[in-house]
Amino acid sequence: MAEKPMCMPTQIPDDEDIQREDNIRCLTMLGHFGFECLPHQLVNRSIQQGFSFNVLCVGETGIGKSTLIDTLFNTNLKDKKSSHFYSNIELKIQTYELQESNVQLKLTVVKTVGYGDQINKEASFQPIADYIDAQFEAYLQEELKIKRSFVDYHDSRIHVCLYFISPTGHSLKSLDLLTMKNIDSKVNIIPLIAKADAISKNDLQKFKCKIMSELVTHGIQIYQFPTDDETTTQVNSSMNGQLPFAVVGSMDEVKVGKRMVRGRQYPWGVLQVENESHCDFVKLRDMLLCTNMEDLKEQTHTQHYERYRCCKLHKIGFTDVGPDNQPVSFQEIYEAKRQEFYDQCQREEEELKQKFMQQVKDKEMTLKEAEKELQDKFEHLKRVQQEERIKIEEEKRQLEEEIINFYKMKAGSETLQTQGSTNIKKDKDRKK
Ligand SMILES: Nc1nc2c(ncn2[C@@H]2O[C@H](COP(=O)(O)OP(=O)(O)OP(=O)(O)O)[C@@H](O)[C@H]2O)c(=O)[nH]1
Ligand SMILES: [Mg+2]
Repeated sequence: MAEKPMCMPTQIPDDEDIQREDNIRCLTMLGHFGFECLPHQLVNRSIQQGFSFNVLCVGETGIGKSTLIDTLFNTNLKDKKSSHFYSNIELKIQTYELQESNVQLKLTVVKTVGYGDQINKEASFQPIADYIDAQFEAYLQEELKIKRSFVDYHDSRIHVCLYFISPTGHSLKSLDLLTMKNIDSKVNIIPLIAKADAISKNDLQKFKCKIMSELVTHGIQIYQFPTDDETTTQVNSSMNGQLPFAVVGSMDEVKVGKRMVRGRQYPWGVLQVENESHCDFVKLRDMLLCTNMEDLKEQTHTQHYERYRCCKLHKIGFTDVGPDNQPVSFQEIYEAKRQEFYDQCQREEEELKQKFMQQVKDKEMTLKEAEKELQDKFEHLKRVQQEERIKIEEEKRQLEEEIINFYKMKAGSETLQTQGSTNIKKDKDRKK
C-alpha cells in the first residue's frame, strides 16, 4: 500500500523536469501522492460488487452443453436432459451465484432446447437472435429511462456464445452455418467441437481446418482473442490459431496412477479432461474465464450492443448530423420529431375528417334514396287504396241499388200475392 500523502507544498517543476518525448510531457514528481492505489480501489470495488457473466450455449440436443458448463465451473448445476420432440426451439435460462475464494460470480447460462430436432430448420436461428436482441433492448430501455438504476440492474446481455459443433469429422452442417451467420454480428461466437473424444487426432486437425475454411468462405465472424495487450498477445494469438477448441466434458473423477482426475473412462483408457494433450478444455477455460472474460464483456458492450443501439436509434429517427451534415443536438431532433409527429397527426386528422364527411354524404344519399323509394311506395299504395275504395264504394252503391230493387220487387210480389189470394177466395165464394 502507498503511504498517505503528507501535507507538503506543491512542487513547481523546473524546466528540466518537463521532458519532451514524442510530444508527451512527463512530470517528475518529488512527492508521493497516493494515486498509485487507484487500481486497488477498482479491484476492491469490483470484488464488493461481484461479477456477472452471461453464456449462451447453442448446440443440438444431447451434444454435451450441460456437462461442459458443469466442467467449466466445476459445479453440478443439475440440468435435466431435454427430449428430442420439441416442435420449436426454446431457450432455457438459468442464473447461478458462484463463489471462488472471495470472488462472487453471477453466472447466467442460456441453453437451446430442441435445437436441430425439427424437420424444417430454416428459422432455427430466430429464437436465438430474438433473445439476444431482447436483452439489448432491455438494456437500451434502461439507458433511456430518466431514473436509471444500473447499480441493481441485472445486465442480461449475452457475453459469449459457445457454439457446439457435432464431432462428425466431416464439415459444418447448414444449420450451423445459418445460425452462426445470423448471430455473428450480435454476439461473440466461440466455436467448439463437442465430444471431441469421438474424433481421432489426425481427423481432428483436418476437421478444425475444414471448419475454419468454411467459416471464412461463408463470411462468418467468430470471436478473436485480443492481441493488443502485450501481456496476452502471445497466448491469445496462439489460441486464435487453435480454434475451434475441441472439448470434452465430464464431472466424473477417475483414478489415473495415484491421482484422481476428471475424465471419461473407456475400456481402452481414460480421457483426462484437463490434460492438454487429450483435448482443448483447459485452453477454453483459460481463454474464457482467466484471460478474456473482461474483453468479451467489453466487446459485447462496445461492438454488438453499440451496433444494436445505433440501428435502433436510427430506426426511431435519431441521428447525429442533420441533412446539411451539421451536428444536431438531442433537443433539435426531439423538436423536429415532435413537429413531424404533429404534422402527421394533422394530416391523419384531415384525412379522417374527409373520410368521415364522405361517409356522411354517402349515407345521406342512401337515406335519401331509401326515403324516396318509401315515398313512391307510399304514393303507390295510397293510389291503389283510393282505387280500391272507389271500387268498393261503387260496389256498395250497386249493392244498395240491388237491395232497393229487391225490396221493390218483394213489395210488388207481395201485392200480387195478396191480390191473387183475394181473387181465389172470391172465386170460391162464387162457386158456393
Ligand atoms: N463422449 C462424450 N460424451 C459426453 C461428453 N459430454 C457429455 N457427454 C455425454 O453426453 C450425454 C448428454 O450430455 P448433456 O451434457 O446432458 O448434453 P446437453 O447438450 O446438455 O443435452 P440437452 O440439455 O438434453 O440438450 C451425457 O450422457 C453425457 O455424459 C463428451 O465430451 N464426450
Ligand atoms: Mg442440457
